[in-house]
This record gives sequence, C-alpha cells and structure tokens, in this order.
Amino acid sequence: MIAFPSKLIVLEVCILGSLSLLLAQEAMLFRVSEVNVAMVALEVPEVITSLTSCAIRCHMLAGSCFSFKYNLVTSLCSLGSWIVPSNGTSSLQPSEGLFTTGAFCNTSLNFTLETNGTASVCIWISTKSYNYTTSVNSCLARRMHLYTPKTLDKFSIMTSIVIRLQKNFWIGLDDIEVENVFRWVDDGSLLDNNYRKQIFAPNQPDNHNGSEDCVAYNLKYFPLNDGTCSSALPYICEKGTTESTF
Ligand SMILES: [Ca+2]
Ligand SMILES: [Ca+2]
Repeated sequence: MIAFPSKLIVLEVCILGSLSLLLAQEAMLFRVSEVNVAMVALEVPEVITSLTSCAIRCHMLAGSCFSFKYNLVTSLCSLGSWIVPSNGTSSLQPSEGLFTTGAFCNTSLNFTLETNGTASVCIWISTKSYNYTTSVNSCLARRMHLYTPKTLDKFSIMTSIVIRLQKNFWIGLDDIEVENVFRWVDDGSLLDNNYRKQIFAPNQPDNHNGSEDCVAYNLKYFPLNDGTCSSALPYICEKGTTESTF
C-alpha cells in the first residue's frame, strides 16, 4: 500500500441520516474532500443510475474495491482500489465525488444487501410494527424509503423474505390520494396496470369496506393485499436511488 502524508486527505463521514442517534443503524460513506488525491481505477468507468448503485457495485467487489468516484452530471461510476496522492491539481470534476467505502451496506449495522437477477438492494428490516404512515416516516428518517418492488426481480427478493420470516410487511404502495389509483412512495409514480395484475392476490385490491388504501405482503391474500392503513405491521426500508452526500 502506498503511504502518503495524512494532511493530504480529509475524510468526512457522510452519514445517510440526520440524527446522531441513528448513527449506529445508518450506512456510511466517507467522502474524500482533499483534491490532491487520485484513485487507482479498477476498470473503465460505466454509466450507473445513482450514487447509491455505484456504491453497491463497489460493495459487491469487496476485497478489491476500496473507493469509488461518481459524477452527478454524467452518471459515470468509477470503481477503484487504493486512493493515492497526486501532484498538482485533482483530476476530479466539480460534479464528481470521491468516496471510500466498506460500510455502505454493512450487515453488522443490520443492513442487508440482497441481489436477484438485475436487482441489487440495500434494505433494513424492522422488528417493530407500525401503521402505514409511521412506517413510511420511519424509513424516511433513515434516509430510506418503504420498499418498492417495482420489478419482478425486486418482487422476488421481498417474496423470499416474507416466506422466510412468515410475516406480513408493508410495502411502499398506496391509493390514499385517489381511490384505486396506486402510486409508489419513493417517486409517486403510477403502478403499471399489467404489473398490478401480476403482483396482487386474486380479487385484490378490493378496497374492502371502502377503507383499504395501503398495500402489504400478506400470507393469507398472497402475495399482495390492500389493507387498512391503520393496521400495525412490520416494514422493510430500502436505500433510495436519489440520496446524495454531495
Ligand atoms: Ca383503496
Ligand atoms: Ca383487500
């Protein structure tokens, strides 16, 4: 490993959460704020949809990836090994951040990195049960969001968790605003009609008694059922694709 004067580098702990109390439960990235450093790239940079996904890619290469660079404008993600000092000015663009990682989805902090097909998600599973709104807010407080299984690969990840734990869980989908118009909580996008037919249990959603607006994995009405938002259920938070530590 190349040694370099410690004054060259300032590591800022970028906590993906706002409360110090959450520190023990939050994933951390370390942003390198000193400019006179460079990263030894492992491979050719690729366009990746978000800083989070870039961090996950690095995490997946644990043992060889110790740093990564992400450009918010071009979405180019560069994975690297050690960070080394560089003479003169940095090669970093104004829109780029350089990070060291290792604790991004740290299992010792109760985060789990789950992969299936093209899906790769960093999740946190609650042990307590809350109503839908409190569950949504609890995830937001962690700078996460209630799990949104928008693809079949992500859906399968959650299905295995539900079957393994034998519990019902809230997911981030509801028709609170307009009856029978279901939206995902992370970005407010509409639930696709064809996809809807694939993920709900037969005859669901049924808006039973005119009061079911929140969607949960349900072992009885499997896989998904619309239920009353005031019911207390455990929930799963997912790291968003838009959070940034820039
Ligand atoms: Ca409803
Ligand atoms: Ca129902």
